[in-house]
Amino acid sequence: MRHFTSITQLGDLNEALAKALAVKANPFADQALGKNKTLLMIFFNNSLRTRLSTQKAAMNLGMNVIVLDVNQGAWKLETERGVIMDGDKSEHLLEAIPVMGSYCDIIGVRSFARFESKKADYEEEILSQFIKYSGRPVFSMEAATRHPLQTFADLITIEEHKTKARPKVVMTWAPHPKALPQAVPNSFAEGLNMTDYDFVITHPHGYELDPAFTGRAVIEYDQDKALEGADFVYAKNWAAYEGDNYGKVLNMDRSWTVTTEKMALTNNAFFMHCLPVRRNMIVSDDVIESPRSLVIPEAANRVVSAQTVLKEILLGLE
Ligand code: AN0
Ligand code: CP
Repeated sequence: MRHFTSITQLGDLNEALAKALAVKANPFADQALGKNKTLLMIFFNNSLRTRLSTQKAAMNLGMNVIVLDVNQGAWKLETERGVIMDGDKSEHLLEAIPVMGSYCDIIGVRSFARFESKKADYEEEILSQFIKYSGRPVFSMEAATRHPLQTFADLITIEEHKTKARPKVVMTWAPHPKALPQAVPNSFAEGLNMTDYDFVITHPHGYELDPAFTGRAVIEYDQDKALEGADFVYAKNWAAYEGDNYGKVLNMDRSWTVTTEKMALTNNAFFMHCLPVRRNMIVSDDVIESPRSLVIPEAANRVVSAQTVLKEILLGLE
């Protein structure tokens, strides 16, 4: 594997899950693989899990790691070609990217949807320039449309906790005060479409996702109905995708918050969320603290997910 920007690039999912569980069982088996190889992690947006887990994954593989928060201490970057740079931006991405590439062997990039242009976001304007101009394998640490390292960790977590071959997995929209990207739900849907699990997405009218990601998922507008018999409840907020509402918060309807009453409709489901989560907006204290909450093991599996992907990229370098 050279670049990793979508969960679909893992190839056969069962094989990828088996590789991940092997990495988890023996995390230091490949210490020699990353020797004298440098990972550069570039953050255009905040992070706790992705930053720490990917760094830990690289260290487990014996790599050196450099981290740059573009918005803290680096030159302000222009991203549009052809702009007369007489404003506050001192450097262009078109120089910065190959320079960054010259200092490393692999680049991870976090660059969220900016909600200024749906076209620019869905064309992955920033990530695709890293792929084009860095000369290095590039992986997404959440880009505008997908968060594949998160999805892989989610699928590993489901694999570890499912008690039937085809569990019912329900991804539910939940309220949030700020506009959040569709990357996590898009990517989760893309990943679930690689399985034969029973997959339902529930959200209020107006929050329809791009059908290219939702695929075979059943869309159910009645959250209570969707939750019936669920084995896994995957909560996430996202801003509207369709038409002129792109990037907008249409409502903050707290009747969609995942509470104990909502979980009572399920088949004693596990609760999942990628974190960070706003308590009592997305999920009640009781649910996230319950023994059925998988948020901590899910986050812990981000190391396994990143290490499995980095290992594949390192193997591709040789
Ligand atoms: C981001 C999002 O919803 O895409 C990152 C999640 C991993 N969340 C926030 O910005 C709160
Ligand atoms: N889930 C996740 O990617 O978290 P961070 O934004 O903290 O990296």
